[in-house]
Amino acid sequence: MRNAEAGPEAPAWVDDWLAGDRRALSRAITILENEGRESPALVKAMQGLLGRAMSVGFTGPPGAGKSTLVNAFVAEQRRRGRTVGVLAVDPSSPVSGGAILGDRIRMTGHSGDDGVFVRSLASRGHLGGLSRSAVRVMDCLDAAGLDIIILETVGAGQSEVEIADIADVKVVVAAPGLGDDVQAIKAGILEIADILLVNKGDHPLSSQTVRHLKSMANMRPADARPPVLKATAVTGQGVEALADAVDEIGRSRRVSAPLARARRLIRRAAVDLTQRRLDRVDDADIEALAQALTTGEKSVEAAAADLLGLAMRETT
Ligand SMILES: Nc1nc2c(ncn2[C@@H]2O[C@H](COP(=O)(O)OP(=O)(O)O)[C@@H](O)[C@H]2O)c(=O)[nH]1
Ligand SMILES: [Mg+2]
Repeated sequence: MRNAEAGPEAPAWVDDWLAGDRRALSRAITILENEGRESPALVKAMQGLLGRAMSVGFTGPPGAGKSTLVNAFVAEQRRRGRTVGVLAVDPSSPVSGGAILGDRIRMTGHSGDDGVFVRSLASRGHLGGLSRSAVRVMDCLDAAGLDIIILETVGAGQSEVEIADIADVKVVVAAPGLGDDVQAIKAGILEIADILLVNKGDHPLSSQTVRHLKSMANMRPADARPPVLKATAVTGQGVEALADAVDEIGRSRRVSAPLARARRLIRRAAVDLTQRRLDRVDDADIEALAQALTTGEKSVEAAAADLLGLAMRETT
C-alpha cells in the first residue's frame, strides 16, 4: 500500500494510515494540523492517493439541524455500504460544534462503527489557516481510503462559506420560520449551494420556507439553480432523497472535481503566500511607496503593484 515515492523517511505507521487504520489516521491528522516535523513526509506519502473520496459540505445557521442531519446522512451512507469521515469545523469556537457533533454521533452509536471516523477541527489562528488545515485533514481522510468525507461548518457567514466551498458538493441547510436564515442565505451563500435543504420538515412553516427558497433559487440562471429539498433530520425522513441528490451531483463532478479542487487549492495557497510575503516587506520600502503616493508620483495601483513586486522578489 505504501506509495513508492514516500521514501525511507516516512514513518512505519504511515502504511497503517494509508490502509485505513483509525489510530494511525488520527496520528497523521494531528501531525499535519500542527505542521509537525514529519509533515513533509506525510504529504509526500499522500501523493497519488488523493481525489478518490467525494466530499460533501453542510453549512447553515446554528440550530438549523446540521449535526442532526449529518448524523442521519452518515447512517444513510453506511446503509449504502460506504465508509465515512466527518469533519466538524467551527470558526468561532474551538469546542462546541465538534463536541456537540461528537456527542450526537456517539449517542446514536456510530462510534462503535469502524466505518465512521469523526474529528472536529479546532479553531486557532486566522481563518485562512483554518480552511488550509481543513483541506489538509480532508486529504488525510481521503488518503486513508474513506469513501465519503462530510464537512460540517457552523454558521453562515462569508468565512463559513469559504470553508464549505472546499467540498465537492455543498448542501446549505435552513430551518423553517427563521427570517434570519433567509437573510444569511441571501448574503452570498446561495451562490455556493448545490442543494438547498429545508430541515425540520415536521415544522408547520417548513412548506412556506421551501416555497420561499425555491423562488430565490429561481433567480439563479437555469444551469446553476440548486434543487430545494425538505427533510426531517430527527426522523430521517427525506434523507434518502438528499443522499440521492448528493450522489447525482457528485457523479456529474467526478471528472471535473479533482481539477476544480486543484484550482481552489492553488488560488488559496497563492493568497496565503502573498499575505506572508507582504508581512515581511521592509517598512522602509513601504514608506518610500507611501511618499511616492502622497507626492502624486505614483498612483495607488502603481504603488500596490510595486509592493507586490517587492514582496514576491524578497525570497525565493
Ligand atoms: N423538530 C425538529 N427538530 C430538529 C430537527 N433536526 C434537528 N432538530 C433540533 O434542532 C436543534 C439543533 O440541532 P443541531 O443538529 O444541533 O443543529 P446545528 O446547530 O445546525 O448543528 C436540536 O435541538 C435538534 O434536536 C428536525 O428535523 N425537526
Ligand atoms: Mg452542529
